[in-house]
Amino acid sequence: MYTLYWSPASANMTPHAMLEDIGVPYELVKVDTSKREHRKPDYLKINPHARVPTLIYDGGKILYETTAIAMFLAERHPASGFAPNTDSPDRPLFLQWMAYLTNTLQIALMHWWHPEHVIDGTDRQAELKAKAEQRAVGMFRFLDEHLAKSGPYLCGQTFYVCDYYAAMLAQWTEFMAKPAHANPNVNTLIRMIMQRPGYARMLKAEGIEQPV
Ligand SMILES: N[C@@H](CCC(=O)N[C@@H](CS)C(=O)NCC(=O)O)C(=O)O
Repeated sequence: MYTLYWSPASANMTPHAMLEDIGVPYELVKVDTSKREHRKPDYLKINPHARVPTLIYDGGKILYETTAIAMFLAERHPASGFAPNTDSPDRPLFLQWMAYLTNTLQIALMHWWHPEHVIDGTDRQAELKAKAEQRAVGMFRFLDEHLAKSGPYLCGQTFYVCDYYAAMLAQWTEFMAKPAHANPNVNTLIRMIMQRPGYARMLKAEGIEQPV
């Protein structure tokens, strides 16, 4: 039994979709970040960084950080095919994309959504937001070129959870002047991901009525 602490359309989208696909019993506990519920003392006890998602497993053990949760679930449920085996030729590229998406692209997107976490002052926050958007747009263009050459999935012919991660981050660009889906190959990837049962059920459960 797993418990996933989540907030609508947040980084939990990836582990939430995975749990749906895996088909194990799990419960969702909503921690609405827009209402600052992630800063309440009870939640800080399980995630002192005041972030979602957090996964509870094995009767009370705690795991946070989306990539760690995704890799953990992938390794615990190998039949779901979320990650290549350690001896697969896809493994190095899979690790690269998981790290790139969380460490590089996600950071640019967080700067866009929350410039106030990084810098004070309305003008400077607007500058940071503009720069973050420029960087995120460039990164999605780069992913698009990669997919054109080596797609349709990030690691080539086979779907892995890095593709869920990319689709999740693409969703976060919906209010940008050039959203991720404006890139044709990224758009194809997103459409394929949205056809997957777990991802589709996650979108509905999280109330994402207009996916990108
Ligand atoms: N590196 C963390 C980042 C998680 C994160 O920033 N989550 C956002 C929602 S997408 C959050 O909890 N924001 C609350 C805040 O920053 O106050 C992860 O990938 O799990």
